[in-house]
Amino acid sequence: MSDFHPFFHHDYDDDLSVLDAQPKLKKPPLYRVILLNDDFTPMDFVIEILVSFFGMSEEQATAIMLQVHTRGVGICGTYSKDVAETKVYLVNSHAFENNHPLKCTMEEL
Ligand code: TYC
Repeated sequence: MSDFHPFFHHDYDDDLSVLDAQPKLKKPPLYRVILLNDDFTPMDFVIEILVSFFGMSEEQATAIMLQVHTRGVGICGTYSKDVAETKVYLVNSHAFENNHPLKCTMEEL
């Protein structure tokens, strides 16, 4: 069925002609997962989150934590929508369960 073509229309002369199919696949959007600063969450707790949920080394995690601390926000990583949503949910749940106000969010690239 290699030359099967799904889109047809009738010409006024009642011939059958073939329309080119439009490409219909788009690349799925990507999302940045963002960590927000606050005045209360301990620095070590933030570093542990970056290591355990985002696979960073201690050095990477410390650099990102300090960036969030000094600039207010920092990027944890870029993911598909469902992976980003899951990371945001896991980080916010973990912070809440440990009574820290740390917040994580996401934004489309
Ligand atoms: N500002 C916090 C403190 O001084 C540290 C911190 C860093 C909190 C990053 C949240 O996302 C954050 N203990």
